[in-house]
Amino acid sequence: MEDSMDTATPTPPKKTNRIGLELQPYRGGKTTLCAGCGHNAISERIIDAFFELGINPKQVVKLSGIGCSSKSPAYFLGGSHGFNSVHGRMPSVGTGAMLANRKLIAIGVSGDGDTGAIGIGQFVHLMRRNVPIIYIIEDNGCYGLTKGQFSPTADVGSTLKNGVVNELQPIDTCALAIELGASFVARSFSGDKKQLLAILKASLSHRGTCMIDVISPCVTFNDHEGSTKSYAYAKDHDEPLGEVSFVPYFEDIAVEYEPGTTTAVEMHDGSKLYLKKVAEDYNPTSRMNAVRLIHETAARGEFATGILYIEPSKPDFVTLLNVVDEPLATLPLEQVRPGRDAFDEIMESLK
Ligand SMILES: Cc1ncc(C[n+]2csc(CCOP(=O)(O)OP(=O)(O)O)c2C)c(N)n1
Ligand code: SF4
Ligand SMILES: [Mg+2]
Repeated sequence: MEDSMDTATPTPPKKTNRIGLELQPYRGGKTTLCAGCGHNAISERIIDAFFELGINPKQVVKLSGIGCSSKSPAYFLGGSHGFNSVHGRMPSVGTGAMLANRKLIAIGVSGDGDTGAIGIGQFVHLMRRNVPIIYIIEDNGCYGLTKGQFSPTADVGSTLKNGVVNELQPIDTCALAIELGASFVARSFSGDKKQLLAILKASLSHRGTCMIDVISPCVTFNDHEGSTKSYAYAKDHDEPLGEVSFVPYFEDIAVEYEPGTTTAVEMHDGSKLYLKKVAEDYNPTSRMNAVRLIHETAARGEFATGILYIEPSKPDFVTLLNVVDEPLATLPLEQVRPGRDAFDEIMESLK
C-alpha cells in the first residue's frame, strides 16, 4: 500500500503582508448582496488595498448609512471597528469618531441615495470641513435596497426597468465635493480593478476628505438598456484620465516618466502618486480644470475616471481644530476635567 504521507503535495505557505498578517483578517462576512452587484467588487478592492499596504485592521473604523452599499462594510475588514449608522447620517458619526480618536483611519461607504438624497446636508458639511475620512459612494443611480427607484445621480433620459424616464438634473457628487473643499476627489468604475485599487491606495496616504464616487451597477434593478448606470453603458462611456500609479513610502521604486505628460504628487507620508495625463492641459491640482472636465465629459454622455482633483497640503479638520495628539477618547480624567481652580479662574475673568 502506498504511503499517502510521502506523495501529498506540501501546502504552500500563506502570503503575508509587511506587518505579518495573512489576507484573512482583511476579509469580512460572506456577502448577502446579489451575485454580480458592483458593490461586491468594491469590497474586494478595499480588502486588497488594506492588505497590500499592510494597514492594521484594528486601527480602522468602518462607517456607513443605509442601503445595499451601506451594508458592505460587513463584508470587509472583519476585525475593524464599525458603525452602521442611520440613513444619510454617516458624516456626523464619522466626524465624531475622528475627533474622538484622530489615530483612526476612517473609511465610509455610502450610496448615491444615502448621500445625494437624505444625506446631502451632512455630505456638504463633511466636504467643506475636509474631515479625514475616505468617503466612498457606490453609485448605481438608484435606490437598490428599496427596489430601484431613481436616485439624485440618475442622468436625464435614463430609464427605469418599466420605461419611466428621468427628467431631473442629476447631482454630480464629484463636482460638488470639489466645489465644497474636499481635498481628494476621484471617480472610478467597479469594473476597473486596477484603477480603483490605485485610487484606494492613494487615498490611504492622504490626510483630509477623500471623496471617491464609484460607478457600481445594480444588476437587479438598473442594468438594462436605457440605463446610464448599467455595466454596458459604464464600460463604453468610461473616459480614464490616464494611468494612476501609486508607490507607497515603504517601496523604494523609481518610476520613469516623461516630464510634462505625468503629474507627480508627493503625499503626506512620503508616498508618490503619478498621474499620467491623457489631455495635455489637464492639471489635477486645479479646481477649475477638474470641474470643467466633469462638465465637458458629462455633456458628451461620458464620465471621466481617475483622480480628478487633489490638494495634498490642505489642512484637515482635526488639525485645523488643533486637537491634541493623544486621542480624546483615551485621555485620562484628570486631563479632561479642568478642576475647581480652573473654573474659579474662568468665573473670575467673566466678572
Ligand atoms: C429615514 C429613512 N428613510 C428611508 C429609508 C428607506 N431606504 C432604505 S435604503 C434607501 C435608499 C438606498 O439607496 P442608496 O443609498 O443609493 O443605496 P443602494 O441600495 O442603491 O446601494 C432608502 C430610501 C430608510 N431606511 N430610512
Ligand atoms: S439590489 Fe442592486 S444594489 Fe442591491 S445588492 Fe442587488 S444588485 Fe446590488
Ligand atoms: Mg444606489
